[in-house]
Amino acid sequence: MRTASCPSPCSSPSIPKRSLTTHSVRFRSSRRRRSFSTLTTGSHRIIRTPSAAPRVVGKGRCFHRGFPEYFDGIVAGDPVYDLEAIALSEDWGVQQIKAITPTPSGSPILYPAFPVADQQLFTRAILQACDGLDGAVDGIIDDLKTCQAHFDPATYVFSDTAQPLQCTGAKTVTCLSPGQVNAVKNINQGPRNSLGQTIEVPAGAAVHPHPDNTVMGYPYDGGFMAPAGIPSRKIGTPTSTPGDFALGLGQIPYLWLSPARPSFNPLDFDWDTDVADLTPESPLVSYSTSLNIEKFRNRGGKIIWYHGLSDPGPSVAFTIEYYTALAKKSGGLRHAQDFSRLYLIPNMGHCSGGPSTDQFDILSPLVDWVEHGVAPHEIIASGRNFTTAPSTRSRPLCPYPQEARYIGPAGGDLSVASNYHCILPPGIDDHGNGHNKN
Ligand SMILES: [Ca+2]
Repeated sequence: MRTASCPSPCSSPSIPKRSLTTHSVRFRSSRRRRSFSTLTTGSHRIIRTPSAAPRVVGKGRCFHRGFPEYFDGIVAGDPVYDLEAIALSEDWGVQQIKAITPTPSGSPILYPAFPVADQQLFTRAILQACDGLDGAVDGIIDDLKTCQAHFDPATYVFSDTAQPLQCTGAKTVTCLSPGQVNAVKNINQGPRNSLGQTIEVPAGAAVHPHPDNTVMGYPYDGGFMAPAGIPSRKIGTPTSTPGDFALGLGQIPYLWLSPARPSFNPLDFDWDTDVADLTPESPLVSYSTSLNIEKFRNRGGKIIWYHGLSDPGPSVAFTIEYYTALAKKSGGLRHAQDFSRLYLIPNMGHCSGGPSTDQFDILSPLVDWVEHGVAPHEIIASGRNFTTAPSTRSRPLCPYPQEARYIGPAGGDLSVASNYHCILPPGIDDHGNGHNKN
C-alpha cells in the first residue's frame, strides 16, 4: 500500500508519520514538481490528496479517473474539482464586500466594510438562530438543512434583546447595515446575473456525465463569519488582504477568460457580459468534473472525501453536489457508499481552522477499508479552538448525509464524543438529496 499527500494547507497531524516517505511527481501540464508522502503496506497503495482533489478527481490524467490502477484508496480533503467555478464563487464574494466598502482614497480597502465586531455580531445571530435546532447549544450547527431553510439575516431578531440583526435606522454596534446583510445574503446564494439567474461555467460541463456546473455560494454554517471563514478570503484584516485576491481572482484574467486579458480587473467581472468569455476548455478543469470513475470503483478502489462546512474558498456546496450526483449515477446513495464516503466538518475552514474538530485521522479508516473491507462509519475528531467552554472537544464526524446529534444527559459534557452519535436526518432520499447546499 502506498499513500501520498500533496503539499497544501490541508495537512493532518494524525497521519502515521512512521509510514510516510516523500517523493515528487511532475504533472504533464506543469513544470513544477509536487511533493508527495507515500506509504507502502502489503500490496495496496493509498494516496492522500488534501485540497488537490481536482488533480485527483479530475483531469483524467491523475489518479482515480485517469490512473485508476495506481491507487487502491484515496483521501481527498476540501476538494476543488472545478477551479473555474470556484474562482467565480470567490470573485462574486469579494465583489459583494467591495460593493459596501468605503473608498475615501479611491482604492477599496475591504476590511472596514465588515470589521470583526460586525463579524462577531453575525456569528452570534446565526448561532442563536440555528445552534439549538439539533438539540444541543454547543456552538455547532448540526442541523444545517433547517438552518438554511429558515435563517434570514434580513429579518432575524435576537431572541434575548429583541433587536433586529439588520438595522432599521442608522448603523450601530448592535446591528448590521442593510448593505452588509445584502452582501452576506449574496455570498450565501452565489453569483447571479442582472436577471437574477444563476451562472453556469462551461469548463465544468466539458464532460458527460458531470454534476451541476452552477457556480455555488457558501452555506450559513456556524463558522461562516469566524476568522477562518468568509473573512479570511473575502474581507481580510487590517494587516492582510483577502486570500481570494491571490487565488480565484488572480486566476480569472489569465486562466478563465479566453482570450486572456492581462489587464482585466476581476472586481469588474460583469455577470451579464463576461460570462460568455469564460473558457470551456481549460486543461485545469477538463475531466475533473467527470462522474465516470467506474474503473477505479470496479477494481475495488475506495475514496473518502472530507470538507469543512465553513470553507471560504472551494465551497462545500460543490462537493455535496458532486457526491449527490455520484450517488444518483451509482444507482443510489447506498451504492455510492460501497466505495466512497463523504465527511462534512462543521465550523471548519479550508482544510482546518475555525472552532471545529479539525484534528482527525481519516487515513487509518481508509486503510482498514482497503486492507480489511471494514467500511468507515463514525470517525472521532478533536479540536482545541472552540470559543465557548469547553474549548477542547472530541466529537464524531459522520458519513454524509448523516449528522451528529447530542445524546448525553441534559447539561452533560459537550467535550466527549461519546455524548454524540450520528443520525440520518429526515427528508434525505436514496440519492442523498435533501441536504441544502447553500
Ligand atoms: Ca448545536
